Amino acid sequence: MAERLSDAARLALFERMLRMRRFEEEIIHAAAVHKDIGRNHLYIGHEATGAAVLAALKQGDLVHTTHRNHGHVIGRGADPGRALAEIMGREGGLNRGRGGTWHLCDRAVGIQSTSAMVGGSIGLAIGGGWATRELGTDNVSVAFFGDGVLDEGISYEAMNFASRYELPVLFVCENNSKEGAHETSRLAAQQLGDVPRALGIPVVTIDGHDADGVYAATMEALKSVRKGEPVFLESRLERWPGSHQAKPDFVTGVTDIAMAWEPARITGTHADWIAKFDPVLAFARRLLADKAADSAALQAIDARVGAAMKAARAFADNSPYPKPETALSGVYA
Ligand SMILES: Cc1ncc(C[n+]2csc(CCOP(=O)(O)OP(=O)(O)O)c2C)c(N)n1
Ligand SMILES: [Mg+2]
Repeated sequence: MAERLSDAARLALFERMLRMRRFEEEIIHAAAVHKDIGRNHLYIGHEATGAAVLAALKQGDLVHTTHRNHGHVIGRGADPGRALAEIMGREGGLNRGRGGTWHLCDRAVGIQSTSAMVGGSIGLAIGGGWATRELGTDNVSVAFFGDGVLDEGISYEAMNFASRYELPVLFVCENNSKEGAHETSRLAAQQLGDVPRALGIPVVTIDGHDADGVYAATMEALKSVRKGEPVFLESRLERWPGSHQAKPDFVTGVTDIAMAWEPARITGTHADWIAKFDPVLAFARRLLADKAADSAALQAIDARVGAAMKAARAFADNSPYPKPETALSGVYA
């Protein structure tokens, strides 16, 4: 039996997705004013995957993520003001402005590591899985990573190790390349899943835009993972058109959640992506169709999230840059 969420839990999941989306939009707004905000790999388009996987986890589970990490960090409950301040290189940031977007980390909420190295998260998650097992807990270690990671030698070693030593590791591959084309990866295998399958790890391929489906698949996978049987979730995603560029930009516009019930509002160059693949709007439509909420309830959630992001931005804007004389603090060698 697939695990189903109550209406209240589905609304909480929607809010988690919306926080991820509005956080990224706040970065785009901030980048228009603060010219020192440079490259950022935004999480737009992946929200249903990240939010639903995170909603299925328990406190104490460890999360390891990548260059495209903001959604995971915010979705796991990090303070958005301190996260934004970190991305803006400010002293009030989660890592005192030293890490920036690529090393945004908050162990207080179980975000164990982020790594800008393609393949960094998958290796570190093996250590996390080993640690939770040695500690005798039933906590799991999650590796979020992109399809590009299957190019990297470390992924073979990591999956082999998890399988051979029965580690509680959940591999979550956010595959935003075209099926078979491997846009960002250069794989000889026909399917990404051929690789973990060859190493004895079961593969579950899911529609990464479907929050309910991702949640159910994750809950099912975690039953095995908590017993020391690793699982590979391949989340198929249609890449957000804005992910092709380095500087953040509103290529699909500021998200208007009313598009979920007024499709005539969807216009512009990327109308197709918005209508078919925007996971936030898709989930809003689903909630309305299932009568889990009405449009006023969704707008009230959006207003709450908007206010939280406005406060986050004010915090980050007002946080000073670190003093130059502290540049070497935290440097150990
Ligand atoms: C070891 C390493 N090689 C190359 C890069 C440069 N690089 C940054 S993102 C990226 C593509 C990653 O693709 P994927 O893992 O599929 O993530 P996506 O950006 O598509 O979400 C590359 C090659 C890097 N950061 N680390
Ligand atoms: Mg990719």
